[in-house]
Formats: sequence, structure tokens, C-alpha cells
Amino acid sequence: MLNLPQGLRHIPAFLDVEAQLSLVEAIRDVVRQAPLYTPVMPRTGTPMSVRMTNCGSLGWVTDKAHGYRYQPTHPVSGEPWPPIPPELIALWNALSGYEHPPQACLVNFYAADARMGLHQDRDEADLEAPVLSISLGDDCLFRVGGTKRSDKTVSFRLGSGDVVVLGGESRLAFHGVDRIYPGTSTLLKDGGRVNLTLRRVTRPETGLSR
Ligand code: MD3
Ligand code: FE
Repeated sequence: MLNLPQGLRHIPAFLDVEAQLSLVEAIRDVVRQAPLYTPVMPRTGTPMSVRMTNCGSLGWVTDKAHGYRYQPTHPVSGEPWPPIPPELIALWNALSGYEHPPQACLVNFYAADARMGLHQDRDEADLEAPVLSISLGDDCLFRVGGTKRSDKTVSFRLGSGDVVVLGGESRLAFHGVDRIYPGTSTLLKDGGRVNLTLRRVTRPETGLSR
């Protein structure tokens, strides 16, 4: 038996179908302005199976030469990322418990055969802010462990409308997506799964503003 890492909060079906459909429309609009692209691994250049884009003032990108990082522009078009849709800002305000707004929303698109290997998210300077994850479309099998790669892991399904808040100790937990369950949702007309992660990247300004 293994417990979930402290600070991980899974809220199944937090979003009703109407809210999910509204988010899908907002993300379609983001993707029209900032098309999905295929990221590649640092050094090897091996393509990832997940396609990605971002909205927000910063977006997470990776390429062969420069590796994992956040930057203000799309790596293919060179254009600034579109803004984070207001409904996602509202979700962050409702659930993050963090006083500063999110700076990045990574959009991951999983076709039926896509997966994401076990990894930690540590490219953010602000590791005190939680990460907020929203799943849309087909179910996936999600896996999460501890702060060491060799720690035991637990697996559970994430379904459409589920929200996961990764705060506290869970913020640095190893995690990944082992598989998609094709045909488990009709939310996306061509199937697949979208995961949105809202993140704080830089440490908030301290001290006396005004
Ligand atoms: C646990 N995305 O984008 S979301 C990622 O479903 C990522 O697309 C997965 O891992 C996906 O980096 C998992 C749930 C999640 C997101 C961030 C986390 C779990 C996390 C950060 C720390 C620990
Ligand atoms: Fe991750």
C-alpha cells in the first residue's frame, strides 16, 4: 500500500460538461493563435509523443540545443503566447491558495498512443506555488511517486473535468502518464486528451510596492 504524496489534491469532475466545453473552445482559440508543435528532448532531439503549446506571459518549451526552459514566445512562430483565458485565472484563484497569478499555462495534447515518461517539474524558480492540472477528453492512467525516481508510485485514472492541485511535498513528486484510454470521452470531436497545467514560474516580487 502506498499513500498519495502530501499536498496532492485530486478533485474528480470538478468541472461540469458545460464548463469543460467552454474551456475546449477557449483552448481551440489559443491553438489557432499558437499552434501545437512537437517538442524534442534536450541533447538527443528525440521527439516527444505529446504535442504542446502554451498561453500566458511565459511558456514551457524544449529543444535539442537549449533544453527545458520558459520563454515568452512560441518556438516556431516567434510570436508572444496568447493570454491565459479568464476562466482559467478564476480556477487558479479558487483552488491554488496562492496570492499571485499564474504566468504559464502549458497545453499538452495526447493522441491515442501518446504518453509522458516519469519526470519532475523543476524548471520553475517559484517552487512554493502549486501546479494546477485540468484534464479534458479521454481518460488517462496517471502515475505519481515520491521525490526520488526510485520511490514507489501509485496510479489512478484522470478523467475529463478532473482537477489536480499539486502543492506541498507533491510539487516535486515524480509523475507521468502511462497511457490514454481512447474512446472514453466524446468531449473532443476527434478524440484524444488535453491537459492544462497552470504554473507560477518566477518568484514574486517582494517588499514594498506602491
Ligand atoms: C505532479 N503533465 O505537463 S498533469 C506536465 O497529464 C505533466 O499532461 C501531465 O506532467 C499530463 O509536466 C500530468 C498532473 C501533474 C502536473 C504537474 C505536476 C502532476 C504533477 C507537478 C508536480 C507533481
Ligand atoms: Fe509534469
